[in-house]
Amino acid sequence: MPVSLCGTWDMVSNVNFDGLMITLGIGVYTRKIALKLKHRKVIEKVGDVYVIKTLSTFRNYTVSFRVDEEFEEFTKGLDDRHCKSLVTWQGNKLVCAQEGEKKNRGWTHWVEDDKLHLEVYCEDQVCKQVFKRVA
Ligand code: VL7
Repeated sequence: MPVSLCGTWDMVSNVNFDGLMITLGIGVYTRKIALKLKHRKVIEKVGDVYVIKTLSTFRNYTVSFRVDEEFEEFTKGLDDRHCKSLVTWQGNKLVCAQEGEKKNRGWTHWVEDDKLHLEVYCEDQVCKQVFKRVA
């Protein structure tokens, strides 16, 4: 039985977030602000619906979905694009494929050594984030 992703998690590292933002077409001023942020992930499961909130002092983003069920996603306040998204379990990893204007876009979450790991990818860029559980 895999470790649950649910809970509140605070960012401890964020590698190549700028590369990801550049690929997504985010302007230089927004990137400068965004690079300084420590994200908080709040992951909840309500029935069979996952809710993932990414919180920061600058912007917040919430997505909710059922695993194995395609949904329309609008990345409001991020790059403001529409995607057809699908989240599946691949072993212990929760994997989201975001089909749309940007190729090879998505993210992968897993728990390892009591940390929440996240890879966010788009085109040839991968951003790697690690979070620790909030006590
Ligand atoms: C979301 C990636 C960056 C624009 C503002 C930065 C505000 C705080 O994909 C993500 O989360 C998934 C998996 O947990 C669930 O949605 C990561 C981080 C933003 C795109 C674009 C920067 C502008 C960051 C919301």
